[in-house]
Amino acid sequence: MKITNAKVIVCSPGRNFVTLKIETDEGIYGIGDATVNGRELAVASYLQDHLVPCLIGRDASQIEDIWQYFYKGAYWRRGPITMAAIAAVDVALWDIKAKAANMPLYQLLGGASRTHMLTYTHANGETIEETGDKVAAFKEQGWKAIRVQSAVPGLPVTYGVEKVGSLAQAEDKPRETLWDTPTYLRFLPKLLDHLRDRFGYELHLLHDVHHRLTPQEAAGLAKEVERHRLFWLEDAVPAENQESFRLIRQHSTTPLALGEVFNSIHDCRQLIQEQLIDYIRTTPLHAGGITHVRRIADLAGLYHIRTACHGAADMSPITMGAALHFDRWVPNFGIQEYAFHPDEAKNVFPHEWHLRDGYLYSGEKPGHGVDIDEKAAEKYPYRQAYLDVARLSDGTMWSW
Ligand code: KDG
Ligand code: MG
Repeated sequence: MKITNAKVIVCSPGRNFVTLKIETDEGIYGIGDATVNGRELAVASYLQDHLVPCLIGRDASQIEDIWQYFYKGAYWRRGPITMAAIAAVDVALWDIKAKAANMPLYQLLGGASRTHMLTYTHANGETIEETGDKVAAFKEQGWKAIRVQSAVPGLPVTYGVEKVGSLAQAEDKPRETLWDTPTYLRFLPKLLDHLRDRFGYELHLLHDVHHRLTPQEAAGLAKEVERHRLFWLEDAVPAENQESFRLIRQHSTTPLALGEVFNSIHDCRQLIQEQLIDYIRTTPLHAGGITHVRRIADLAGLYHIRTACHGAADMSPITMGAALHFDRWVPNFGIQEYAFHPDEAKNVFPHEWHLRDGYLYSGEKPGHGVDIDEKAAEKYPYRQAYLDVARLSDGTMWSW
């Protein structure tokens, strides 16, 4: 089956998405997501200018060889742009292979290890009470696991608390926000005290630190919140230096998750082999597609580390479809994140996956079960948008 055409579609149905559609001489096509939030056009160009010309004429069934060709053949390996572009090709080719086999994608990976996926969503409140009310509403809807973020009094903007699932910051420059670690560290245990008092311990609670702490601060926090028995504490420290996690581990038994920004197995190899984390958050988008995420998961499985695919709304419904087929198969599955796409995105990307009672279901259609309505996509042209940046009160740049 020959690849006859590949096109890059950039659209903004509520937020920006980059999609690759690969067509074949047998009339079967597949789609993959290449979105890198805040850097969309870089990955669109990487695909359009560099990968698409090399794809035409190749055998669409050679997924592994095409992956290796683009990875090893780039010479400058890895990095978020390269790996997201390779991921889009990879996921589109898995979609094609599964459609050609007339099977849902998870069957090609080895079949289902489970019927449905434990999923968490986000309760974000302006106050502790409001966060609690949102948790109560999700619990009522059947959710079993909820990430909790609350505005930190004294900080004008707090990560995670603004409008979820939308292009919140459509601007020509990143918005600058203020960060203060001591204020946050004093506040977080109060939020968790409130939630455990109100909901008890059966509900899974998660929290995302979003890379703001030093290893020493993170170790102290992880130790202090042991009493709240979190499902996990996420991205406690920026993990360019994987050894940072040794310090946290030495002081606490709070489960740790990270990896949404990782793009290769080498970013997490030490964390996995030293058992410094409990959940690995790499997705079939930013970490090189199903072909590469599968390798990470297999390595993680050897060390009792479970998967937890990143599922923020800044990845298109295609990535959610691919992740759910991967989750359906992966033996060491932990949990899946889901942050609700805007309605416009659901119309542009019709999909078979669905949510029920706090669990996601992959669906059984051949392929990954997600399509793109190109006519609908045309109605939503790209809009320049950035993620925030953070500074301390003296102006020092901080991790966002
Ligand atoms: O683009 C950045 C988001 O994907 C990220 O802020 C979301 O941390 C996130 C999460 O855990 O979903
Ligand atoms: Mg996160």
